[in-house]
Amino acid sequence: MSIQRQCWKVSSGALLCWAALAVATTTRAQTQKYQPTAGIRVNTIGYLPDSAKRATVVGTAADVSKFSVVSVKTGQPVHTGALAAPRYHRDSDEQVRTADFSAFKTPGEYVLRAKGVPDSPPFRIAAGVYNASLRLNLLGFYGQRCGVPVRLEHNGIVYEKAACHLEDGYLDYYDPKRAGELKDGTGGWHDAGDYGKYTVNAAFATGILLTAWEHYGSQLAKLRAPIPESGGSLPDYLAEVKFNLDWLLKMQFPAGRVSHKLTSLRFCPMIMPSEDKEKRYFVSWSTEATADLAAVASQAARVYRPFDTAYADKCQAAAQKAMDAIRNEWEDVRPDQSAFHTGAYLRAADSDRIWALVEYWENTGDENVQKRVERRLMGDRLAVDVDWDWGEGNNLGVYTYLLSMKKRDPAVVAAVKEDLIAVADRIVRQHDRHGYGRGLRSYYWGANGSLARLALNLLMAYRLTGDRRYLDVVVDQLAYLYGRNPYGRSFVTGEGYDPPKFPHHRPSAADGIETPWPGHLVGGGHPTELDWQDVTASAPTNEVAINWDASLAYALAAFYDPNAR
Ligand code: 9MR
Ligand code: ZN
Repeated sequence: MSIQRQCWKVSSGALLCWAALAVATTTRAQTQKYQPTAGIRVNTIGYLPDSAKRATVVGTAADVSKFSVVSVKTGQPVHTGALAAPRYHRDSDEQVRTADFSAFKTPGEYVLRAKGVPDSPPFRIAAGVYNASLRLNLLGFYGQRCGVPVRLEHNGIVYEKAACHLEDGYLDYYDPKRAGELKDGTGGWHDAGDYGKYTVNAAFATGILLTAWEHYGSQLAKLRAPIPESGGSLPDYLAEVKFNLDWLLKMQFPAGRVSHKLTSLRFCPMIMPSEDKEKRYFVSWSTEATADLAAVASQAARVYRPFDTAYADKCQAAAQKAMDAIRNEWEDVRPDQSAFHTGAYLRAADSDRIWALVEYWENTGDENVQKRVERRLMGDRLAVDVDWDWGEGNNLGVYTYLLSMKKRDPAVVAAVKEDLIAVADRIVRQHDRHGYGRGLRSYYWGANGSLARLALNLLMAYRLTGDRRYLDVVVDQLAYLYGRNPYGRSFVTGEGYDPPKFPHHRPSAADGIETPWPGHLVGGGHPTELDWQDVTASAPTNEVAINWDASLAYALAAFYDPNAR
C-alpha cells in the first residue's frame, strides 16, 4: 500500500488535491506523459458499412503514399487508398496522416496496413457494429445500481456486488432540526467511481438517456439486455433508466424542493459498496437540483406514459411541485456543502431553469412559461451551447423546443435552428483541424464524455438539415473513444482494443477480479491529450461517471440497428 497524492488546477484557479491509499498491485506510480509511438489508429469496435471510415496513421516515411485494408481471414489486401498529406498534430506532438476508406463497404474483419508502421488492431465492418456496445453500456448502468445486489457477466467473467447503502440517508444536513432522522433515499445509480448520489448529475445523465429515447425510441425499444426486469412491461432500456428515476423522485421533499445530493462526508477507501458503512446524508435543497428534477420528471412523464400512466402521473406531479418551488425564485438557493468533501456538482442554475421551463411547457402548454422560454432563447448569447456538461441542461431544453409539435414563435424557432447549425459547423471545423478527428478543442476533466455528448448537437443538426457531414463527425467521435486516438486504445472498459485496465472505480479496484467492471467510458487525458493515466489513483483522467456513459449511450443509440445482431 502507498499513499498517492495529486493536485489539479480547476476552473476557478484553485488547486484540487486528491489523496488515496493505493493498492500496490493495481496501480503504478504516476508516470511521465504518454509517449506516442508509430502505428495506425482505428475505431477498434469497427465501422458501419455505409458510414465514414477514417483512421490516423502515425509515423510513415515521406515516400509512403498508400494504405490497404487487409482481410484478417485471408491475409490479402481487399482495398487500397491514398494517405492524405502528412500534417503536424500539435496536441500529441505527432506527424499524422488520415486514411479514409469510407468507399469500402464489404462486411468482414480487417486490419489497416501501411509500409513502415505496425498494422492496426483488427476491426469489423458490419451492420449493427455498435449494437453490442450499447448493450454493454446499459449493463454498465445496471452495474452502478445502489441498494440492490448486482450480478452481471461479460466475456465469461462474473461481476458481483452485494446490496449497499441500505441506510440512505440521514437528514442532519437537510434540516438540522431533523438530525438523526432517516428518510428513504435508497436505490439509484452510484455517480461514478465513488458511491455518492448527486441529484444534478443524476438528473443530467437521466435527461440525456430520456432524450435518446425521445429521438431513437423506436429502435431502442428492441434492445435486450440481461437486467432483472428484462422482458417485463417496460422496454429494457426504460426499465434501467427507471431505476434511477425512482431514486431521483425520492430526493424531493414535500414542499417540492429537491435535495442536492446524498453522500457521506468524505469519499470512502477503495472498498466494495456493501463494505462502505460511512453515514450518508441528504444535503439541503438547491435551485439547480430542483430545476433538474422538474426537467427530467417532465420528460419521464412523457416517455413512460404509453407504458404506465400511473407512473407518468407521479412524474408529472413531481415536476409540477418542483416548478412551483422555484418558479418565482429569481435568486439561486445554493446548498451548504461545507461539511462535505464529496463532489459539489453546483453551478448557477440559469441553464437548468431553461431546461426545466421547456420540458414543463412541452407537457402543459403553459403560455407564460413559453414566453419566458422564448425571450431567453432570443437573448444576446447563442441559444445553444457548444461544449456542455452536468452544469448545463440548456441544450436538452433546446432540443425539446425545436422538436415540439406545439405552436411556437416562428422567429424564435428560426433563430435557434440557425444557432444550432452554427454550433454544429464549429464542431465540424474543430474536427477537421484535429489529427484524430476530435470535435472538441479543450482537454479537461471528463472531456471524453463531452466528446460523446457532441453527438447531441450534431445529430440534431443532421435531423434539421439532412447533411451527412454531421453524421460522419459523430462516427468520428465514436472512433476516437474506441481507439482512433494517440494511445490506439479503447477508452471504454471491457470492449475494443486494450481497454482501460485500472479505472478509478471502487468496485473494479476492490472486487479482486483482474478486469474492471465493463461498459464504462473513462474521462481521458487533461490538461493535454497525452495526460491520460490508466491507473486507479487517477480520478481526474481515469474515473468513470454516469453523465459520460449516458452521452455515449446517446451516440450509440443513434446507430443502434434492431435488425442486426
Ligand atoms: O465531472 C466532474 C468535473 O466536471 C469536475 O471538474 C470534477 C472535480 O470537481 O468532478 C467531476 O465529477 C466527479 C464528482 O465530483 C464526484 N463523483 C465523481 C465525478 C467524476 O469524476
Ligand atoms: Zn450503494
